[in-house]
Amino acid sequence: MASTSGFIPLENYPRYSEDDMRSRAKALYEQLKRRRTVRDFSADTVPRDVIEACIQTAGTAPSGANQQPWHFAVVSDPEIKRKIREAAEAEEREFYEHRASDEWLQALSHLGTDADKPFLEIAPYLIVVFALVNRTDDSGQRTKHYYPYESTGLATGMLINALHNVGLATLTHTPNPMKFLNDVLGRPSNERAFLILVTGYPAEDVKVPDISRRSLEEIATFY
Ligand code: IYR
Repeated sequence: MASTSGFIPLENYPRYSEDDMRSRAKALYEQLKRRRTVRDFSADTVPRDVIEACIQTAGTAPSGANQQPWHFAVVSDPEIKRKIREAAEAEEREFYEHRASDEWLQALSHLGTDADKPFLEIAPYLIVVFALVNRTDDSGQRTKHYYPYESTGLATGMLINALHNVGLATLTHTPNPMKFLNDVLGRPSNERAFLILVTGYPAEDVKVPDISRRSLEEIATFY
């Protein structure tokens, strides 16, 4: 290691017995495998401090050069949600009617999606995740960010799991293109919309696609 100045001891990093490792690994798998993306949300409100804590969890994600190149724009205001729905549906109509290839529409068909996005107004929170490609500090000095999209993807995955952990459902929604989100939310151009995480309780009568997950053998190779 080149230098140890600026380093501190790693503390509170538990080492479990191998049996505890097995049961903890299994317990988290059992919990996270119940996560499902939903497209029908309850309008019930969710305490803001719960959302805040989940975003703090997301903010612990590893990032390129520890630049933490993400911003979470949390929308509960009905008027802003309405604007986002309007703009997203306009893009989606273009997508479904013109832009998407037949191959793409075929790949999506089992999800039952279309250009109507009522959940953008019904769900209590839209967490709009932005990736920051650079950052300008108070003195006007601009710093380029490394791996902003990979880093933001990692943080978003942690956010999805944090929300699932408190019983909230999410929908990773990617209207295409997403530039309108900068305009609606007044975000600067160094922030690139990454996705909208629609967040709330699932609707009581919600149905989800009958799909399964690939097996361990299919997704992993041990050398
Ligand atoms: N953005 C569109 C289409 C869409 C694309 C993918 I890839 C999906 O997994 C689901 C939907 C929409 O939200 O309808």
